[in-house]
Amino acid sequence: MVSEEVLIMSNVLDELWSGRTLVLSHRNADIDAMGCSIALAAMFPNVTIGAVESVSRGAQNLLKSFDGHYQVTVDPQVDHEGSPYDPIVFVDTATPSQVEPYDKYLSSSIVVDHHILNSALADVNTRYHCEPASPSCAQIIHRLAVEVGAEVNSDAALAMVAGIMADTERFRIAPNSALLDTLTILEEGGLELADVVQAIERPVYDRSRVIAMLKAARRSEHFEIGNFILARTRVGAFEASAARNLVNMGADVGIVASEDGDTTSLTGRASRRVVDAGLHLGEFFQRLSKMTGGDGGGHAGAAGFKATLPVEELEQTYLELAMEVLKGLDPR
Ligand SMILES: [Mn+2]
Repeated sequence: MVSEEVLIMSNVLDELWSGRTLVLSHRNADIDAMGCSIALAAMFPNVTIGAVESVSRGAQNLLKSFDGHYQVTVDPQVDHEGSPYDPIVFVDTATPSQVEPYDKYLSSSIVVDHHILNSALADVNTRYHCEPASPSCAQIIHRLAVEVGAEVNSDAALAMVAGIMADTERFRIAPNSALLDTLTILEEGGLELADVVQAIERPVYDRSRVIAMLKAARRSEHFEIGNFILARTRVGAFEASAARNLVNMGADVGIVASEDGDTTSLTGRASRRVVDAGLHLGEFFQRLSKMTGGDGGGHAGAAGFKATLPVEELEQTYLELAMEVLKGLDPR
């Protein structure tokens, strides 16, 4: 009998071949987060897709493309030792507050991410795999899964390419490596790019979203800081879209505050112009965390923050920090 020997590198996803896996990702899972989760469920046995609090609109659209084949368990029941799951995998997760109350499992679970390295987590968790240079988490999941012998079927391919497209703004900011990975995944899954585009571009009219955007616009104010303009507003829903809209209108930095009880959250987006000048919004929110005791992080152009502070106080503090940071930057 001849057995076929395949060289398989071992990595954090190796554990997914056995046991009962729960995949979790950041609150209000976006397309990259949900794409990674669906892909793991499509490529490995016995995977439960979990979500913390909610699933974003874009990710819900993506889920619909699979005709109900992938169900999401929102806020899954897990006991203090992680049962009934082993292992738990966190994908696309940058900070503990994004996965509360599941953050207590972060140090003892598999974590695959592409945001800024969380050095505290890296110190205690040997199954923490973070590649800040990767344009999407989906590309990391793809590579690790293939390394441990997973087969990329069409569902997994659709989910992962959707993740890459979402995190590269539909390839507008994609490095060649992301395009190459995309082509590889499409070929492996037997898909055309158009199949993925169709799956994630389903325009839905949502009256509550329109109203939230108009409220955000009406409540907005802006500050000219050196060569840049920071615009901000407050709105209780669709914060990311509201922040993106501020940048689409021409602001270099758009920050949206929302209050939930005594917690204030900030959602930030930055223009290409200010990011090229050197602003890193994720680092900006990390600095704000150190100043206020909150919790923040993310990408250069898209990041978030959360603290138990009144909104007025937080807005004053981050504005002062923005003045300090932006005044030192020059547009290229
Ligand atoms: Mn991501």
